[in-house]
Amino acid sequence: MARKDPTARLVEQVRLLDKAADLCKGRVDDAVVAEARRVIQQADRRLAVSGDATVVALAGATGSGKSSTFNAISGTDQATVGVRRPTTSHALACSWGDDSAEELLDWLEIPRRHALERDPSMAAALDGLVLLDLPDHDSTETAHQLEVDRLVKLVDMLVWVVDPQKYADAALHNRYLKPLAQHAEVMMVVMNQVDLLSPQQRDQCLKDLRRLLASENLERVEVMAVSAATGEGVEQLRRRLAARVADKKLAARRLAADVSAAAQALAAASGTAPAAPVSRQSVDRLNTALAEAAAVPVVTEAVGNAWRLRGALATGWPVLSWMAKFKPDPLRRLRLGQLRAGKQQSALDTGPVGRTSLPSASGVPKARVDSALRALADDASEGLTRGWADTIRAAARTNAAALPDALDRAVATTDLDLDRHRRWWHLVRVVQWLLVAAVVAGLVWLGAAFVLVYLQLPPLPRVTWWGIPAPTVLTVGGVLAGLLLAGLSRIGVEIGARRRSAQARQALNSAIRQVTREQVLAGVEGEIERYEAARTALNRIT
Ligand SMILES: Nc1nc2c(ncn2[C@@H]2O[C@H](COP(=O)(O)OP(=O)(O)OP(=O)(O)O)[C@@H](O)[C@H]2O)c(=O)[nH]1
Ligand SMILES: [Mg+2]
Repeated sequence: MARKDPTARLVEQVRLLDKAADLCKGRVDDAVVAEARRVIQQADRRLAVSGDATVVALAGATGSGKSSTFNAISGTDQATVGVRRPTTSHALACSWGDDSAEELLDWLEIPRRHALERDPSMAAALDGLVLLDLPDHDSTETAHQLEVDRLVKLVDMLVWVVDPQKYADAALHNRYLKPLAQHAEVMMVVMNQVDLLSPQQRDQCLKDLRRLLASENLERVEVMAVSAATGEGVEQLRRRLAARVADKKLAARRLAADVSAAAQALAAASGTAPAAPVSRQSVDRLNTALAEAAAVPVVTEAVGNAWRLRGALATGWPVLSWMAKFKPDPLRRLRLGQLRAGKQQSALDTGPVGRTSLPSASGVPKARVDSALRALADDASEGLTRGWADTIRAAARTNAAALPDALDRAVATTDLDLDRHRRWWHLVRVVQWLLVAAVVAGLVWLGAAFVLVYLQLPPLPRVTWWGIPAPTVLTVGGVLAGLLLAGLSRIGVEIGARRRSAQARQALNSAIRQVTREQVLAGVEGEIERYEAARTALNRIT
């Protein structure tokens, strides 16, 4: 991939880090998020203040020769060089070029500043350089350390001035160089006071310094040898600085290194493992627990029984079936009886829905829902860091208190489909009543014949069907046919009851699944998506 313009790339990286910091807020250690925010703010400010000037700081231990090197580079004696240690207490700035570095130095809070007139004897290439002489980082004065730490974070490039005695100093390496491994591109190490060494010693020293830097992942850092006292190597150092400054991209490169370090810290704290989607298995387990808590088995059984009862009333032998009227309707008892056909609603419709009289979930079903919720959250947060796992667990439980109502509503608004496919019941009922009428006609006929015989009046004409007297056929046949029809209808009603019950279970389970999706999964998946968005953004930065 072609290397993008560092500034354009930086702007994109800052945007991504900003997004990631927002997403990680409350899920990742606050200090890490705050550091990311600080870096974002610094990048914004630095780019706003001055895009062209480049701030290079000379940093190092006391007496290494920072002030002497500052004077040698600038060809001035503005910096105080002393025998008393430490000498420099406040940062001093010197700027080259026509562009005023005032705003930049205001932002850096460096009051001691000096602008150099263009010196024709010196290469104009240092235009745009703002050179800083810092106090010593290993100072006995706490204020010096604080000032160094503050500016080390802000400047565009760091030139570490070391001397042959203390170049391996642990304070320098552990506190500054190692943590700045990502900033190799914007650092330089200058071995000063080489006039004190023999050529062999100098080679040995530089070799050792390079080896040390390489062991700290800083092999890309440029190393130079100078003597501020004799001027040896100073011109070369100036040329190297000029080349870096001319690039005008040092600020962006430094900030990019900051951004990627902050992104790495954020990624380490937030987690780099991809999040797995919530497993089918734990969703199924929750659905089952919720169905039980919502009394789905009770309702489906009631649906079957209600169908049986209503079917028996409609299709039974009228002489006997009226007794069924005294049995309570199982669905009405649950206050589900009025449920209409074809009125499927969302489980979350806010319209008034009377509460059912279903038993409210408590005890075992409630405990099962709790443990299914916990298992689902554990499953969803597996492999994630503590902060994310906590918010996923919280997301799974946010609506836990509202679940019973949502379930009740889901059950109450589910179309149990009890009013369809019953046309044959009416037909059977009509036939049953016709049969009852036949029986009554037969009885009347027999009664009339009996009365005529009793009164010794001439008998009615004898009518026979299939060799049997017609009134007997009507009476006995009517009763038998009625009972037979009732028996056959009962089989039909039973088949219908089972089908109705199975359909009701399906409809209720789908309503429960919707409750799971809306009340539990939406929150959990939202949190997982958030984690993934943060992870992707951070991945794209580094
Ligand atoms: N021989 C030799 N002496 C040097 C060289 N550079 C600096 N010195 C001496 O080292 C001592 C310290 O120099 P400074 O430039 O004040 O050192 P500094 O790093 O600014 O020290 P602080 O301000 O205290 O942090 C002075 O006595 C300088 O004269 C050099 O290249 N060769
Ligand atoms: Mg000094």
